[in-house]
Amino acid sequence: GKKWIDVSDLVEEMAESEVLIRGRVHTNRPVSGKLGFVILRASGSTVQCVVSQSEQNKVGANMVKYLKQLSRESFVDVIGVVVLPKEPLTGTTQQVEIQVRKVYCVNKALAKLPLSVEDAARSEADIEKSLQSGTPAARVNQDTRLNHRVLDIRTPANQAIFRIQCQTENAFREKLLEKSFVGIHTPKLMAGSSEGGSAVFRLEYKGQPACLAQSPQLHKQMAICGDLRRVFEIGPVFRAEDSFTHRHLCEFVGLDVEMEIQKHYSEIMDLVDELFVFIFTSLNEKCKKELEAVAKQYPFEPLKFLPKTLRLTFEEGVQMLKEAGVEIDPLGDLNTESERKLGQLVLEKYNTEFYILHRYPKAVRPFYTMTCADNPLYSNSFDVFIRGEEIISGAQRVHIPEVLEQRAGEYGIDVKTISTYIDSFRYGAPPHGGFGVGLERVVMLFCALNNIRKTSLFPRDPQRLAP
Ligand code: ATP
Ligand code: AMO
Repeated sequence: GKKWIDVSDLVEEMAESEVLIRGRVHTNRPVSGKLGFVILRASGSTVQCVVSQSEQNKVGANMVKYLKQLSRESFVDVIGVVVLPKEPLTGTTQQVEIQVRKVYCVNKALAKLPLSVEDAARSEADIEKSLQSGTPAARVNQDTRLNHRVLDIRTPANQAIFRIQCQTENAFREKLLEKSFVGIHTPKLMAGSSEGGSAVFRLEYKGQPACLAQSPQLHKQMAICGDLRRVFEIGPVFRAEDSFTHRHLCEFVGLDVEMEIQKHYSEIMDLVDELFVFIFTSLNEKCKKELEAVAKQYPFEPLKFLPKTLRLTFEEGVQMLKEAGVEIDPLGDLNTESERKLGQLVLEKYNTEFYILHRYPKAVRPFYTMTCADNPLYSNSFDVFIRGEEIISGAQRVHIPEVLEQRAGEYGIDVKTISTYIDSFRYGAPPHGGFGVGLERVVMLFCALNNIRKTSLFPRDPQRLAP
């Protein structure tokens, strides 16, 4: 009849009461034959359990011995009394201790684990400190973490990252539903590529050549042709990236939007502005604890963003780079380095790390992108950046079928494979546009993490198909 208490709910007001808690053996330190300490962990929360042999405790020598042989990461149930520590605790999240009465092992973990969660949770600063102290702590490299991701996910920072990811997705959906968007699901098996380029996974579909969707692009536009008017999708996106970078995955979660527009592609950027200010604000408000847990292992400064998102044209960006001594092709794309540099310049000049760059040169955008009415060298398109890295691409689309067909041909796309897409526009299509966001990139850059694999639960990259 005892009540289960979650480790994260153990508070000073519970002093003197007996509780029943379940968690994993995080660390396990016998001090003597009569005294031992076990730190119990549940999700990101930890509490110190003290086992001391005494008559009054009804704890015998056997129990201390039993505790000594419990392997780390085993699941245990502990019955004990909540006590207030003599001094503030630094090694645990909870500020109370548990004076142990009984321990039951629910399920044992292997005695020798491929990585220690305690090691995996250390910050660089802690490792540096340990080097000076003479008892160097182990550094767990990324491949080891990813090979044994189930253990790695147990660190407080990772526990937090996936809750932040969930809230990002949730806020995205919440805001769009509020604005009368309809959530849709488009097919991931396709007859041909949708973005052009070679980065598609090819497969056989009942004897017919096919590929995995590189984006919901074609079908989200077809949903607009089908009068759904404003749609969004949260779903997997497949890219057969052949190079290995800190920000590309072969499978990622795409947050896509497509909408009718009245007059101008700025209506799409207005939505980006409202949506992302909402997402960032909701993360700061609803994920305070999680953001702190991430920062504890990977220190970062909160994202600087403006209440009204800054918009610069591509030409203005090129000009800023030019003035800073960076020469780039005014009708080419920005490379990773110039994107970073521009991010720095924007931060210095406008005090924001989140901004929109629009009116890209037409030549560097996909075939379905609308050309600017006043200058055919530019397009009604934009990218959005966090801390100098791209998180969004978007644009107004071509809605005239003849133009679309011609453009696809110019881009080397086999028009036959997208004939149903092009036909959709023959039945009358409204002016429209939208954008695509990479969920893992948003979380990575919001928390200033250095690698997209940190924000993908089981990442897929050119060298990794497991776990
Ligand atoms: P997306 O591919 O979805 O547009 P992205 O961030 O890769 O997102 P791109 O426009 O493809 O944006 O690329 C921007 C710049 O990033 C390129 O000019 C190139 O310098 C660099 N880049 C893109 N892909 C890779 C890659 N696979 N490896 C290294 N650098 C890349
Ligand atoms: P784009 O190809 O720029 O645009 O992709 C949109 C966003 O998806 C993310 N992204 C990636 N994330 C992780 N790994 C990758 N390999 C990867 N590639 C892209 C980025 C990027 O900004 N159909 C258009 C969108 C549109 O116009 O609506 C598209 O796919 O955050």
